[in-house]
Amino acid sequence: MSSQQGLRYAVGMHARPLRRSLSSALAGLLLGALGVGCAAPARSVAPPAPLEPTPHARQRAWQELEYYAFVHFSMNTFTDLEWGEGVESPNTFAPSALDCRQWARVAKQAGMKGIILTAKHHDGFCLWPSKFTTHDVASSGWRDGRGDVLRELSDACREFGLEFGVYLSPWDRNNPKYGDSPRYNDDFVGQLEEVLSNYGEVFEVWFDGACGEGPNGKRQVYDWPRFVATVRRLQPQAVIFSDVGPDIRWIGNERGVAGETCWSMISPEGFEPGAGAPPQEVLNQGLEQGTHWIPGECDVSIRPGWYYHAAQDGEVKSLEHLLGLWSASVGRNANLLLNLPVDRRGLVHENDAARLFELRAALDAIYAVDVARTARASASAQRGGDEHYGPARAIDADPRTYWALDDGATSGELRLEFAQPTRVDRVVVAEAIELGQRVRAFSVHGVGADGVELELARGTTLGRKRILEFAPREVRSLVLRIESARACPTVSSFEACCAPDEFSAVRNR
Ligand code: FUL
Repeated sequence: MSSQQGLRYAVGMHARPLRRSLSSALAGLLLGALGVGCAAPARSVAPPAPLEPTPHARQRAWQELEYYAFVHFSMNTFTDLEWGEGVESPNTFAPSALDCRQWARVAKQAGMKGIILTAKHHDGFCLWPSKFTTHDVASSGWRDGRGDVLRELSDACREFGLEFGVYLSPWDRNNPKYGDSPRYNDDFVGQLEEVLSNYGEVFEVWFDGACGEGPNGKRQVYDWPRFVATVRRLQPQAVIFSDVGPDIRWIGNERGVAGETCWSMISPEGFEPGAGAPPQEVLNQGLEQGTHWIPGECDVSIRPGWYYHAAQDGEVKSLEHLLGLWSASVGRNANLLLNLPVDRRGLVHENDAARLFELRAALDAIYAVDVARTARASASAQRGGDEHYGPARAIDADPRTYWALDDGATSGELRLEFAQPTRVDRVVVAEAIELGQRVRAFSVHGVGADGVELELARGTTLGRKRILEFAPREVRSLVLRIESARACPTVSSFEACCAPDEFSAVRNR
């Protein structure tokens, strides 16, 4: 909806094993930034001071996930609708072969890091037995009223080493108290408590900001501060998604496309999810002067609809489309939340699974070889002349280290020399974002065998990861030119790759 603008919010947290590794990765990043890397000798020059706002640990861990699944599966799956009215009989929910382990197996094999399920959509039907309603699985004939999709999915996610997240729509077209603000908010908080207390760790809570009129004609006023406090109390590691955070923001469209300029900052004061959200362009691009670190998440469905419709079995997005989405989300400083409309059997459809595996294989092949690793790196300058901030730090595959310039320097050049002409069609560049997002203009140049330098790409923001694609070229050297930055730039990674020929059709789109 562009009526859908505004209509969101999400909360979540990480399954134990992964979170532990994310935490230690994070600790490493922070130590690296502070100049206390275990192996590295002491630095003679202090690192750049953090440029606030900077990411919270839970946001930093979330950004490392990059790619995870949304699953829209509920009453609408059986009514062939996108928005139910809340008047459906619970018996309409009747999956014939529900298997959450199949969802998890597919997601894992596709390289996704977690699954966020529509625990309750706008029709109010709950996929878990809820004390606050009779519009739920316990009132249906599915598994004789003893079924619990949240239980099955959270167990499957743990088994497969995936994060588990929940979408909970505050808009509830079934609850008769809806519109009677404090009474309904009590029920919603009660449902949040059920979902966040009984299924282990949750990595993300997804709050949809949709706010329709109640059956009594009254407008529901959501108690967002109370909703957020409930999540923080029960799942402090979970990131909370909505149009305006507080941890992650909607990217402003449901096409899965972040702005070419994409700051991790916005200024949320005075805004709220739903109709009161900032303009979509601001959500899409962020704000260079934004007061809060609230990075973007790109949500998009692999089919036209969020829910399963048999008529859309032939409309699964093409590999080419999905590869483009990868570059426009993960490659533009955002995460990709790709929706899988689970079908009436209760399974990820074969067509969707096949496409996900094609995407995985293509991404693995395209990014398999980082030719920068074997190049010789040099730079226009390095911070305090100190090797710890030298150009080699950008190609050492260690996210804790980075090339940096002196305070006050806001432009500079990083150069890679190859032993022989090397074919490239993209670069992947990252800033040390724990020190804040800094770069506001850059360009990439290639020097061919003839010694002629050509501009290959140009952009504005970098952030956690920026992918720039261009027509394939044989180059002897590659140059990253930072043209403008909010403070001295940091570059933690500069990679260069070339898609194999089998993806050339895709590459030449
Ligand atoms: C929107 C909802 O109205 C859609 O039905 C869907 O859940 C999408 C992800 O968010 O706001």
